[in-house]
Amino acid sequence: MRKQDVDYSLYLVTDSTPAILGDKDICQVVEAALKGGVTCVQFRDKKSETGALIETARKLHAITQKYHVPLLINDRVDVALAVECEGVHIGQDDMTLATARKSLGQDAIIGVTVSTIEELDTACRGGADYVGIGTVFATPTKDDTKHIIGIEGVQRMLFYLSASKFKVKSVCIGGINATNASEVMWQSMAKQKSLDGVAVVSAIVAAADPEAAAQDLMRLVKTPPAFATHVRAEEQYRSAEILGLVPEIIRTVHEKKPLSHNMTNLVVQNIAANVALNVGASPIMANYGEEAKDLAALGGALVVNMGTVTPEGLENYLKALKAYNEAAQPVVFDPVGAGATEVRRAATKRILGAGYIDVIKGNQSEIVSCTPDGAKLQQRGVDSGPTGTDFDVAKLSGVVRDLATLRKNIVVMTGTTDYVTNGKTVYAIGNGHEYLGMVTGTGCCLGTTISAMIAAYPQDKLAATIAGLLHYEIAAELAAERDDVRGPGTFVPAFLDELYRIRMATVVGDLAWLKRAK
Ligand code: 3NM
Ligand code: MG
Repeated sequence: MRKQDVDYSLYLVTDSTPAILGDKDICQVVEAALKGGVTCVQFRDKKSETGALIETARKLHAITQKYHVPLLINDRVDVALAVECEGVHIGQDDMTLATARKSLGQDAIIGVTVSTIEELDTACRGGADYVGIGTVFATPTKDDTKHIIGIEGVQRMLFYLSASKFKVKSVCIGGINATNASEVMWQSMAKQKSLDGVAVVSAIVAAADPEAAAQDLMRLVKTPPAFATHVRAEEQYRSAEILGLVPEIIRTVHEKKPLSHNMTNLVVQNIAANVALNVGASPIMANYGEEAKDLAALGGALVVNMGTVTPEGLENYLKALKAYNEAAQPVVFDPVGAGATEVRRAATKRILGAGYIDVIKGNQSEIVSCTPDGAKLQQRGVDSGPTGTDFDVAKLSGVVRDLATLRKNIVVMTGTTDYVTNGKTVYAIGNGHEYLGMVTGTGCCLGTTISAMIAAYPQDKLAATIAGLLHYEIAAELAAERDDVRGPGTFVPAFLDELYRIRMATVVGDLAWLKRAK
């Protein structure tokens, strides 16, 4: 096996401590893991005597050879030499790379653990074949780790590698398991250099069925998360890039405090204004169209929400839409209950015909009602619409994509899964909480949130819209999980708290909340 051809997709690091291995046999675990698809094995045993290490390593090498998978030894060049396996993995506290290379020669695989850019740079210059980037997440398997770097840390390392001349492979390690493997791979995608794989200990060694665990992890490593469904391969970079932009967009809202001009319905004025304040915007609830010209000059965004449409209201919307279009400031349209009555169908048509709308946001039936052939759809009330059983997923994402293509804008269709598209890629987002559906106005407030994001970050309205959705829906999740929240009533104030807290955390660089993006 040439070392350049080694596949690092699923890299197993062994552990012989009873807390992880249990009463299983290390050789049987490794063989099962190889059957499950592990592509590289590191024998890591910090306790055994040299004689025992060599004996086990020899047995393991016989097994890995059957599967044409390399065996590397943690720290111990002497053991690697004794069993003539493919190489070693060295940590920052072990012997130097130069010493290891001298002993093992050019054909050996030598990997190095790195947790800072300096260590990465040294490893690359020293001729490492791959780096183990860590520690990604805190893990009981290794409690003396120096740096928990998170996915952001991994991304920084990959950007460094992308910009460098080095062709060093990379895996990440620390707390990787079936709940995060797909996300970690996906979010660690840089344009030129992505992670080559993930390294795990306990997710396989401590599993009751190591073969099944390995098989599952391999599938996850190769499958994009729900966030990225419907994304074609050549557009995958864009998803990772958007996720990377989210903190910057939220910070920009905080710094610019953009005006969110709401022409919204009577039911939600108060909560929409509070939501705008807590995501960092400056709200004005102004339903009189004559005001729009002056307000548009202030550089914010307009939300037209036709939840309690009247003939006079409609004329006001149209005036405001014109004013914002003329000032080249963004507009969000929320066609509340668009399919419910003849009046609303007609109003939707007039608004859509009267100007350019940057973002249309609605539930399934509202969005369908905005399409040229969906106008006849009957809807019961503003909160209800065809359930998911009326449309299949492929059809729904086709509907939103066609509408966005037609209008050259962004369309957001909310539901258990939200779809966001610019007419090219449809992004599916799985965040949110059912309490949002039990409180009036929460759909409308999402429109307000998106207006704040696109007003602050007009250079990338797609990313801004997704940032708004993630900020809003993850705040709902965090609020619903709080101990003091006992139902939809107590949820409302907690939700405002969490909108605020996400913003302030993001401003100081704490992005733990964003790990929930799915
Ligand atoms: N090295 P698990 S973390 C062996 O950060 C090792 O360098 C680490 O175990 C590093 O997959 C680690 O069970 C243990 O979390 C990873
Ligand atoms: Mg070590």
